[in-house]
Amino acid sequence: MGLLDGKRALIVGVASDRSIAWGIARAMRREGAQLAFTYQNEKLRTRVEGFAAELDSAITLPCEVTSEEQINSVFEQLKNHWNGLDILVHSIAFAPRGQLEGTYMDAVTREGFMTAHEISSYSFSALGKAARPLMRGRKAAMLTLSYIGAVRAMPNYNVMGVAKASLEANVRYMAASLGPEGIRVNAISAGPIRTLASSGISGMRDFLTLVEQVSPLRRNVTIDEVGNVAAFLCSDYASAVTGEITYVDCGYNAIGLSC
Ligand code: NAD
Ligand code: 0WE
Repeated sequence: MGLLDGKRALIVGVASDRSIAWGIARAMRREGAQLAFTYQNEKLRTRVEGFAAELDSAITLPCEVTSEEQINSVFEQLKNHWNGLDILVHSIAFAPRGQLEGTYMDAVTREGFMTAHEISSYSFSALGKAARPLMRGRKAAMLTLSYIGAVRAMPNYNVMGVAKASLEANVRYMAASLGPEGIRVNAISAGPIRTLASSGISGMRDFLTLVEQVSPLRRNVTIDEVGNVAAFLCSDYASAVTGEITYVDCGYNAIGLSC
């Protein structure tokens, strides 16, 4: 008996075996869900097909979220495999590299701001809108990934923090809008994790070390721990939880100065 027996989940955002989306997919599969995956571009296609196969899935679809056409096509094609969808996992973010270094006021540009917001926040609304018809009449759930930079100014995170604040507000508005249809919408705010998206970011190592030194649990979080909370939030055990941002960060958000 798994938490997600009989549920069907679409996972958006697997790029490597370190991806948070991969930790979520593994936990959801373990709890009995059937999975489908999207990949951003042809470069990632065979890799994602391999990951899908590892979790008994043969459904992999292209989805570059700046393309309205590709977003719609994902759900058109999903209909050929499944008669409904229970879970949507959105685990993507992007800002142009130059936005993530220096002070916010030096780095931010109109273009960088627009791109970060489009890919990191609007894409959740866009995927949610497209998923909605398939979720009608089911106890469905949508989930996205945020970071504490949404609510505190953090060095170098810059416009990504502003975009994550938008994403968190998006969670509340989507929850209010979709709640009457029985669809829940939540986010996990994860602590720093070494992934493709965080590799090569200046100060990442310092962030990881800081959390190890000052967080209540004195360590960093793993993608499997994020996956476990994701599985719970998208399960019927969380049937009264919606519009919520859940921290999975070894308690880092709860402290001021380390004791
Ligand atoms: P990752 O690089 O493994 O995943 C990022 C994904 O975003 C990739 O699969 C990539 O293909 C996808 N993506 C980027 N632009 C896209 C586009 N235009 N269209 C479609 N897909 C696109 O990194 P990750 O760390 O697993 O990131 C996943 C999520 O977790 C992001 O929202 C990130 O902000 C969030 N997060 C990460 C951390 C961390 O420290 N790694 C902490 C908290 C939250
Ligand atoms: O959300 C993120 C990272 C998202 C991200 C990563 C990249 C790297 C490659 C968005 N856009 C890009 N653009 C690229 O060109 N995290 C929570 C991880 C992260 O990113 C940071 C962090 C942490 C933690 C950036 C600066 C400081 C800390």
